Amino acid sequence: MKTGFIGIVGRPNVGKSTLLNSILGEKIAITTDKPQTTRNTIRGIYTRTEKKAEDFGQGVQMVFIDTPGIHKPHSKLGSFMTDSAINTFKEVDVVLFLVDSDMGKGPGDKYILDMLKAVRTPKILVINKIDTMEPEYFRRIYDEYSEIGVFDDIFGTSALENLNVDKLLVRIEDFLQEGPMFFPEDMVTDHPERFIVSEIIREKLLMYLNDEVPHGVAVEIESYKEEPEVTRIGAVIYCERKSHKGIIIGKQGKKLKGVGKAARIEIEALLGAKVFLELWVKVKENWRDSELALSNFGYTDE
Ligand SMILES: Nc1nc2c(ncn2[C@@H]2O[C@H](COP(=O)(O)OP(=O)(O)OP(=O)(O)O)[C@@H](O)[C@H]2O)c(=O)[nH]1
Ligand SMILES: [Mg+2]
Repeated sequence: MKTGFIGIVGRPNVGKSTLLNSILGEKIAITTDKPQTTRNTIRGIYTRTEKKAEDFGQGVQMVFIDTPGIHKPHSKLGSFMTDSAINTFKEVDVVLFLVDSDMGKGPGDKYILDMLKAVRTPKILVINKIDTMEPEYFRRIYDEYSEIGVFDDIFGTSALENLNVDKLLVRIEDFLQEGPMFFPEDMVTDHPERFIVSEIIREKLLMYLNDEVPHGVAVEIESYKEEPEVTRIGAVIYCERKSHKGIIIGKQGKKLKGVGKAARIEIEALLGAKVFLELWVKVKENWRDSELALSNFGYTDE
């Protein structure tokens, strides 16, 4: 069996988490139209056993690492996010570098590219969101990156519409070695359910909130009780200012209710159980620059 680790890296909002979910056929990473959605590296495991592989040849286990978008950090949280993405470059067997525009429109791409040039890990450029691109524009991006000669291959995909993702998987196999499986064959992620639950709540907050509030939000699961009839979950939403607390709660608590309902529906589908979800909002000023708070929220190296 061929096995290996694959890093998914790129600027914020290019579709890294969407690609991970598309590969797995299951949602384990949250995705929104806001940049800097992903804050931790998220591992997703794609396994095709020898038996299932009858039609494909040999079995394969690919451990994908979705990373936070690399950006110029303005807080300790931002530094943690960017560092954890850059650190994967050397730890994986293959790097997928995602872009969704030419370098003129995505200046941050040049910065990441320069770092990638310095590592010897095999690299595949993935031009994502081809569903939104005119063929000439795709060609322009393709040519721009071909000329640099850094990439072992270049693919165009639509993570959202699952276009060309299967071909990308087949190509990745070429760079993997024979080896034992790292995880059991039915495991899709090694993150605990509690983590995914907190992420689902954060996703709904990001969707419901505008402007600067979302980036200052963190979610902590305070209680998690599985009873025969219902799973009871209590979570605290931390924000950075009192005024933000008001915005999150909304008029007569409407916004928070909306967030809670949307999150509960998705958590119920994830757990396959009825869920009772209680949310509280607390203020923790400037937590994004507090080492202690970051570590409490799980934004630290393991
Ligand atoms: N049209 C189109 N939209 C896409 C595609 N892939 C992702 N998106 C959208 O792009 C936005 C960002 O997607 P994410 O997967 O959250 O992006 P990300 O790279 O993980 O972003 P960060 O976690 O912030 O770094 C979302 O609104 C997605 O629905 C695609 O192939 N086509
Ligand atoms: Mg993401």
